[in-house]
Amino acid sequence: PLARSFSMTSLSGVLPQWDEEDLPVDDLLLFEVAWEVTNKVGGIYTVIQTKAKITVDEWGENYFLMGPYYEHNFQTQVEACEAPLPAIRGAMDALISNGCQVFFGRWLIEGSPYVLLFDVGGASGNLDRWKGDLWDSCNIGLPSHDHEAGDALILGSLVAWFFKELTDRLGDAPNVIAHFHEWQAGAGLILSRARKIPMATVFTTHATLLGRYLCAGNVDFYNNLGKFDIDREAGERQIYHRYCLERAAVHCAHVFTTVSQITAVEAQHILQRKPDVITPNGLNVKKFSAMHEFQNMHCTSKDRIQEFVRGHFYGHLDFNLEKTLYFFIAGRYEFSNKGADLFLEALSRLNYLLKVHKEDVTVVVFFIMPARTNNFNVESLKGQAIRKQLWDTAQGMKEKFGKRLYEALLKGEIPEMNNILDRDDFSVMKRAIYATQRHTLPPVTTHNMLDDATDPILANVRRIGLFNGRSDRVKIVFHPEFLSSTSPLLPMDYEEFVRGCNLGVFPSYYEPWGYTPGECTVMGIPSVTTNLSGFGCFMEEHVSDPAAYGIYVVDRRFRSAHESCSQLTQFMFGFCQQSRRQRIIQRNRTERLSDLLDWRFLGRFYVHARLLALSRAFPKYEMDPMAPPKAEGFRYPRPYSVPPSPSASLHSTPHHSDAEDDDDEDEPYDEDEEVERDRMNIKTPFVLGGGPGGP
Ligand code: G6P
Ligand code: 1S3
Repeated sequence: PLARSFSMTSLSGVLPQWDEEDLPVDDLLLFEVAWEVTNKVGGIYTVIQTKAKITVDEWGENYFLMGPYYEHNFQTQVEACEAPLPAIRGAMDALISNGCQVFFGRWLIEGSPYVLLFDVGGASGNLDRWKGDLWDSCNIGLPSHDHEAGDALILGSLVAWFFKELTDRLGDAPNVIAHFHEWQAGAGLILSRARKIPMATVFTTHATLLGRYLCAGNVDFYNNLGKFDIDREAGERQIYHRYCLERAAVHCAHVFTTVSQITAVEAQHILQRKPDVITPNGLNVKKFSAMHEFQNMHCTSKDRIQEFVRGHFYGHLDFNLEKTLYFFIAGRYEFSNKGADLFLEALSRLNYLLKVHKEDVTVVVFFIMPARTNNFNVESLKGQAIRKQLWDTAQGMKEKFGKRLYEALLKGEIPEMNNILDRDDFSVMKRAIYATQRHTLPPVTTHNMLDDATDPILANVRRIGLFNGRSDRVKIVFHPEFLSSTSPLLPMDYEEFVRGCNLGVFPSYYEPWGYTPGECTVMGIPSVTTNLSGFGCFMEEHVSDPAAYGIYVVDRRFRSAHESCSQLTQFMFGFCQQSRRQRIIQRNRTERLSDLLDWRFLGRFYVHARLLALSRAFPKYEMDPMAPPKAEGFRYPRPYSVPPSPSASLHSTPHHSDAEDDDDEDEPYDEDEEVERDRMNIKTPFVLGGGPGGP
């Protein structure tokens, strides 16, 4: 029987220990197959890439990732090397001698896992034959126009072929576990099972195809989950063949997992199988040796955002930057699935509230969602150029002033301050100031949009009239391109940008997990999520008062759109009313949750899924009936300094006396003491990741 005791106390001392099943990894090989291995498309890349370190720690040289080969990705991310095992080399050679290209190396990310990459384009001559094989094995036909599905089949055929060659060479040992992610990798699983290749298989879905389509199409999805005629819906959306691939993979796997409880329920209806295990997404959390280092980083990054704002809003800087907060939404541009619609509506209401309450706070809101553009627009570039010119002018004057002062002091004189700069200097300064005059409002978007008239964000900005007017307390900056540290406009990478913001807002409608708020959390930045996102549900389940910890969960499940919008508005308005000190304390709390999102904690569910698959595929790996098919989780208690009434901590989350204000940062606040009190307060251990078929 497989069981051992494994201590998690090294993480924080707060999270519980658990008994982890012990896999005999020396006698096994683990393969993980995904379209996004070394190939960044979306969230699955983050899963694979961040999880690599703990998987390599556990599996060492017996862990391999598999995906598609792209020359550029290989050259920039992979160090080629020879496969360590003769059986792997032999299996690769079998494919190569039949005209297929397979590449092996170490992926240059933390953990340096081995990768096996298959040249899909180079093998495309086999597509028709492999379509025939797929049809013969499971009666799924792929239409010729769907190139993405065709590529998925080529990858799957190559992977299944490789596994056949490999297991033929390995014989009885070591046994193989193959873990497939998402429908694009599913064909490999279907074909492997159809060919009765002896290995344990796991399939993880990160969303359902039909769920995503239905949600994007304005359907009341969650209230009608059981009522959809799924075959018909898939057919009408012309994704029937993809949906068949997805559903077949789900049913072929020894173990089926998904990333959250909410997607488990969806999968049960849409894919007709209850997931065996929930495998929540983690992150590779880095801890700083100095506890407050992340606060300093917030400050430094915020300064850089402020520099951008100085340029973008030149001529309109009549708002106090010290009292300006930075909110943002970021991600794939799925307007309603990612909740940009709700966000814009709530921003319009927030603008109104800040105006009528005569708040001196200004909120600058960034939308970082890639759309089709024709590069930066002139007005945005000009703003940064003007800011730079003012900076240079100020530096020049400083030099002159300093030099003249120095000369005077050398002569033993205190110069007449009014005369220290001459008439020309004043002309230069006046010219620089005149250059900041503008007759237009600061632009809403930083780029020339190709679909300006029909773009949903711009269309809604026009509807609600948030045009960055002087009286608006909410200003909008739509940056329709992912951030880059080499940008001439906002030269920051995404992580640095997030650190500098005050609040991430992700009011998603369709979000199986949602990495964006998790990324905020581990950087100590509060965020808004919803109870329709895997992350939001996970936090509600494991944190007693999420809002106190800077995780605001909008109820989009049991409330109307109008009510959800009001709740989001109240969250944001409450956030705006916090003092700086309250925000600092809240950030400390937010950061404290990062252990909960660490793969060192969440990786246990992957361990469990593998063990379950192994015991189902090879009866010799019988599971210890006493070993935990469940893992003991726990619940973060309400922070010690927050009063018991939820309403008191809902809006302006950290509770303080009235005496506190922005400037009382010296008032004693002992974070260690609060952490210690919270730790003593933990009393509700319960099952983490339970639910339909959960551990
Ligand atoms: C960090 C820094 C403080 C700074 C604060 C700004 O906590 O350590 O020095 O004042 O950030 O916080 P705010 O919420 O106003 O961006
Ligand atoms: C999916 O990517 P998405 O943004 O299309 O997978 C991600 C990783 O599991 C998940 O975080 C996200 O919610 C899903 O939607």
